[in-house]
Amino acid sequence: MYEVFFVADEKDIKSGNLTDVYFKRCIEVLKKKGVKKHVRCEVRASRFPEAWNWAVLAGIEEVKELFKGKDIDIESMKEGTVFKSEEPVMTISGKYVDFGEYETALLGMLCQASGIATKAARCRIAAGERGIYSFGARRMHPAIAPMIERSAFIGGCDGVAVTISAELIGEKPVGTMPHSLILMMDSPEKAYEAFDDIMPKEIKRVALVDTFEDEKFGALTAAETLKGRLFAVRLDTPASRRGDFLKIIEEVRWELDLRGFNDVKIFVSGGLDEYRVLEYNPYVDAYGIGTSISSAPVIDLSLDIVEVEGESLSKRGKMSGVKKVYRCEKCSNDCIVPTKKEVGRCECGGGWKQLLAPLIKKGDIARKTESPQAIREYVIRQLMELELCLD
Ligand code: PCP
Repeated sequence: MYEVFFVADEKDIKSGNLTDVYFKRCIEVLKKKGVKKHVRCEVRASRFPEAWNWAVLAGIEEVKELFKGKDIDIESMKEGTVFKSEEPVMTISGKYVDFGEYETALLGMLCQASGIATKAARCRIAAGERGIYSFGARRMHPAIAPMIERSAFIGGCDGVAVTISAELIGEKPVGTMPHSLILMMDSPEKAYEAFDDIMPKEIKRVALVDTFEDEKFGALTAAETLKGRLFAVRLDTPASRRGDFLKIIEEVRWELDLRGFNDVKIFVSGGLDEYRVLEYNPYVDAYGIGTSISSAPVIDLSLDIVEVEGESLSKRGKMSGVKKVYRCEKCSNDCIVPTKKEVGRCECGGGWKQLLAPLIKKGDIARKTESPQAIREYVIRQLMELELCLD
């Protein structure tokens, strides 16, 4: 249990101690009544937040560690798989008393990570080839920053800001300069020169230009101070001063180009989401996106029993029986069928690919760990192949 910060540690989570008490009571009753029934359960979302009509599955690596060594079988979609509502993303088979208490931790790992990965993927679609960076760890509890930023990265962000998160995913942390540097160094010019003087060459010189003066004059000050060493200017204009922000960014672009600083890129941060990104794309080269990704709405995944002792059985509102989820390799249509039902070919003539595959067999890991980079590529490939859109 926690020492100083109100966070559960890995031992609590792994031991099933982090659970809603009614699961503990249920298991106690079943064990004392000798009920050791074999069940099959499925994890799926019946609807998505906002206007989302697809989501990205994340959190599978942690779930693998959670159930490693437990006498159960798990099948799941690969981490990073784009899925639709009603599609089972995971099935768990075993004696209910052996895993019932883990529902809280299991869903917590999948619901939040998948929400963050999906929001990042939506920003990825909106930004096209432009850079998007996860700058939102400061809006959430630091204990989960690595999970947040790993999910943002596999969802499609090009980089993350927090040192430990970058270490976890095997990337270099990304950042520019904070307003505090400008405030500490008496003037923007002195701050830019000090940054340029101290920072190793591989650190891109991105000058923050909205601390004291109008952005266009701030951008020119930065360009004239660092000349060819300036990679980009960052606009993090406070909301009270944003007005027609697209117009301000356009003006910065115009004034830089007019004076030959055509190579200086424009980086924007503060209050961004996929819709703001779409709006600012005409003049922006990269985005720092914080709150909207790190505090993304969760994907409301639930775990439901669909079979007891081999008999299809589920509560009202849930389709009983174990299912398979297929995706057509030609037209990317999906279909959900009862597990025993044979599927021919898709009406488009394409063959079907199964999306659920073994993850854990009798407690043994049945799937190799993929790098965050490989999962991210898999996500971006699907965003293109499935021609996913934002609404
Ligand atoms: C914040 C910081 C983050 C931005 C905003 C995330 O700027 O730079 O990148 O914003 P969001 O959560 O609204 O998306 P400040 O804290 O204003 O400034 P500084 O860069 O000086 O830390």
